[in-house]
Amino acid sequence: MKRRILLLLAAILAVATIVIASTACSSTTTTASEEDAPAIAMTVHVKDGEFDPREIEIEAGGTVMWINDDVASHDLHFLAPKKLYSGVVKPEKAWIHTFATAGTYDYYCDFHNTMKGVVVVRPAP
Ligand SMILES: [Cu+2]
Repeated sequence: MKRRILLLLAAILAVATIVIASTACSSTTTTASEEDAPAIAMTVHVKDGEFDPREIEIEAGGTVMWINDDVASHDLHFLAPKKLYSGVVKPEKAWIHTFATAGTYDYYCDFHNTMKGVVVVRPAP
């Protein structure tokens, strides 16, 4: 009787391990690892409810990647010079955008009103 319970426990443990392992695998897949992704000029980490660095500067045509290292979902809502929205960026996911036109792009997170950032895009030389 005791042996049967032990075998049952072992089986449950094995299934649980497989489930955890497969979950870990799928969650590490981000847009950033795709082969046809453009070269990243700048990376911004989203962590502890902040965009880090908060202000970045790139040249026109440059691509920025935001990586959500936080436990919460965030988004990027741009105000100027044109409306641009990332959609919801879940934990361990990334969002990439190429800025073709020079300008100052202010953005914030819809979920956390203290989270703000700015992308300054200089004209290409
Ligand atoms: Cu947020």
